[in-house]
Amino acid sequence: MSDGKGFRHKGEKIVNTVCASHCGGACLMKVHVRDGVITRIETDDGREPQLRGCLRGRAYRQRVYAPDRLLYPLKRVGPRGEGKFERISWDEALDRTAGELRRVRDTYGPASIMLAQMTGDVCTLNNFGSLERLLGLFGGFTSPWGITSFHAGVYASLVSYGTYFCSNTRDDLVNSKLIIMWGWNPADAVNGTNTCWYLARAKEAGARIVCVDPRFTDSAATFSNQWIPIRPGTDTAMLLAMAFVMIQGKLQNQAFLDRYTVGFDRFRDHVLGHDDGVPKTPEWAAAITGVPAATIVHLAQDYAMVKPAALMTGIAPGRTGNGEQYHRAAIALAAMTGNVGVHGGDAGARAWESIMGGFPYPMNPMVSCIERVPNPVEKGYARKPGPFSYREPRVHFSKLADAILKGKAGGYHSDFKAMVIAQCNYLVQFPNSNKIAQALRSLEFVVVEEQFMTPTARFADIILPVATYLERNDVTYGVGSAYIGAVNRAIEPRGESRAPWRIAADLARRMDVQGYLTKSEEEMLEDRAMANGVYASRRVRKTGVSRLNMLIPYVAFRKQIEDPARNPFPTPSGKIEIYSQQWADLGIPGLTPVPQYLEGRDGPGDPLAKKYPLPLITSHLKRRALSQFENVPWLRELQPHTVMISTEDARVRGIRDGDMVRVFNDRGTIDIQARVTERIMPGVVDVPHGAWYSPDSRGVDRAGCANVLTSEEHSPGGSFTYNSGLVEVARAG
Ligand SMILES: Nc1nc2c(c(=O)[nH]1)N[C@H]1C(S)=C(S)[C@@H](COP(=O)(O)OP(=O)(O)OC[C@H]3O[C@@H](n4cnc5c(=O)[nH]c(N)nc54)[C@H](O)[C@@H]3O)O[C@H]1N2
Ligand SMILES: Nc1nc2c(c(=O)[nH]1)N[C@H]1C(S)=C(S)[C@@H](COP(=O)(O)OP(=O)(O)OC[C@H]3O[C@@H](n4cnc5c(=O)[nH]c(N)nc54)[C@H](O)[C@@H]3O)O[C@H]1N2
Ligand SMILES: [Mo]
Repeated sequence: MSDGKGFRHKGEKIVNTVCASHCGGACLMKVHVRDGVITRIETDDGREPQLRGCLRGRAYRQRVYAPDRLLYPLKRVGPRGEGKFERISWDEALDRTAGELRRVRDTYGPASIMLAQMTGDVCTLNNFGSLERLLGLFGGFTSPWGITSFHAGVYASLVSYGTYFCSNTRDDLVNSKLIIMWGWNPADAVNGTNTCWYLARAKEAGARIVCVDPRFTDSAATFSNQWIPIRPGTDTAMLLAMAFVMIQGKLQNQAFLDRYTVGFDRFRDHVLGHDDGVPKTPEWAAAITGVPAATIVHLAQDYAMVKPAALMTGIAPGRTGNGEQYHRAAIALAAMTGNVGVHGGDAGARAWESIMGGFPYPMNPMVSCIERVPNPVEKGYARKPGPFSYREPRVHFSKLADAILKGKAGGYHSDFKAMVIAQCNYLVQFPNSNKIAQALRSLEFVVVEEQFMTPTARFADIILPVATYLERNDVTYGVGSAYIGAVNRAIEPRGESRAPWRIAADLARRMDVQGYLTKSEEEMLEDRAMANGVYASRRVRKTGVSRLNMLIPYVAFRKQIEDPARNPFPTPSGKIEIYSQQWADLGIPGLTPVPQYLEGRDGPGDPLAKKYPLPLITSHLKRRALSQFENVPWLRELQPHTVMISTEDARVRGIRDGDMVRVFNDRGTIDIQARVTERIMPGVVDVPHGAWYSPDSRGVDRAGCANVLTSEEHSPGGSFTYNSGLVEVARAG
């Protein structure tokens, strides 16, 4: 029941809260508490659609009470990275941190302090805002740029649509007659609490569902009528060939294109090969993608003729060498088929998207409660031109290690001496883990805010222990859903752990930072959330959830389509830009003004493929959220961590199901168990990322951390290339 009156043992209270884990869901949790201890966690069993928690939320008790939970501040006693620590007081930890940051700032300048901060939980108070403000007021820091998850999708939709809010709410899926799950696996990689529920409803209502993915995923198995395996990183070629089929058959919605888009002619010229002499035929694409030409033709015809149709553009194919081209091509197809701004359609921009910005909230819940200040290090620098604009000097997040190791001598704007790491398992989640370890060893000072002794925390000089979201108050939200969740404290913070916003406030006092915070936790949350009716309402705090009352599903760009005269698209031309003058003006190689298929480094066309013939993808695992939950025994029992390899590739290498194998390339080697299966296409392997890096004395990672193998190269627009890898696999031993 969602009213908090579930079955309870004597002496137990039930706290309703919303899971803030970083998976894209936001599910109701009914936390049973006795004598200040969580005894069990239930979830929504009220009216449909319920906000039902998943395996991870239901097991969260084991995360809160994990034996390796960090409960006290620690200082390093052995060599950095060895993992030997001693308990210290908060006073000592804060003084040491403040003192070292002050020393580094005064000796080398503020740019020598790097902030490596990620999301941790999806929260508006305990998020990136606090340390950015703190270090900004302290004199500045070097900030990374690049969005790990969907940089390519954001970059593409900003140029094509002029905004990155391009999604419908998930309940609109039931209006679709055809759903194309393109590199999209919401049954594993959660994309909103009820996405699968609505996919099931759509299927029951007779929608045809097609999955384009190198793997036969749980989403494909559960929902799809057809699985189309495709070589990773080649999606743009298939999308262009689909455009070719539509143009040849005059199947495109020309009236829509004429009215709402610019540049289709230029795109058509490229697709037909008028500009480069290469018609992008299904046969041309078949050779690149591994998808038979006839399959491409059929999907193109279906997508053009079955209305309405939702091209659910997953973000994983965007995490490749030219990922922004894939998103731009998908958007072009959504426009060619007239599926933008209509019920049951989709703008084709990016399936993993919080649509909050598209809603009429008085205050955007995605913006941090803690006010930003300009970063003095960036003062006087120009903004980088282009759609994803920030002020230099910044370093791409995938290149921080390179910057630390090379500094000014390598062309970076500074030498780097200290790193503040918060809500981030930097060593495990970012490309080239071995290089990151080397970089962390070379720094003068590393402070890590953590909940567990992660591989990254082991490299800290000082560890500051963080409370979980069951031990603090906040506001959260999910992907593709029209509600806000109240995160309500269920128990007091364990040990001496503290909420991230409070750690920053404590540091501010030691760092002599004036004016860091003037408000209490309650006031900050109220400022942001009360306006949205979440926190102020006692009812919402009790039930946990504040829903936007919408009679019909939200559809992005409906206004632009229904009344274009009064609602231009927020692009320079006021239309959907299939040809992008912005990209043409930028002149960055790889950012072609109409979508094109280009081969990326570490992709199929790379000469390195001779040595390392297997493209590597690194998917998100059902039982983890990123690298989190890796240490939860209930979850580890459910799903082994394995490399997925096809029956064919395993046979030629003499590998049997369950064998220990070695996956390697020039960046490193991991040991991992093989899962020999027909659920991945031949010629591709998948190592789900998030295993906790644990190299042995020879440097072989025994945990199977995918990022030992991934590349630091980013796409021309700045996308991480986690799914453009090349490896070889051999039996271990
Ligand atoms: N359980 C769980 N849920 C999560 C997360 C988690 O770690 N665990 N992480 C959350 C976060 S932060 C994010 S950003 C999202 C990520 O969500 P996604 O990026 O959608 O998740 P992935 O598993 O990386 O990829 C989805 C599918 O794309 C396929 N794929 C990979 N490369 C390609 C390609 O080049 N072409 C095609 N066509 N398909 C490809 C994979 O086989 C996979 O089935 O998930 C969120 N939800
Ligand atoms: N190879 C490969 N690598 C990837 C990806 C991929 O597809 N392939 N996906 C990328 C994506 S999409 C993302 S979003 C990044 C994520 O990268 P990260 O955000 O670095 O990944 P997490 O595992 O979530 O690490 C967060 C860490 O912060 C700690 N922590 C500290 N304070 C808090 C807190 O207040 N709350 C919580 N919950 N944790 C806290 C957690 O214990 C955890 O160790 O990884 C990226 N890495
Ligand atoms: Mo992500």
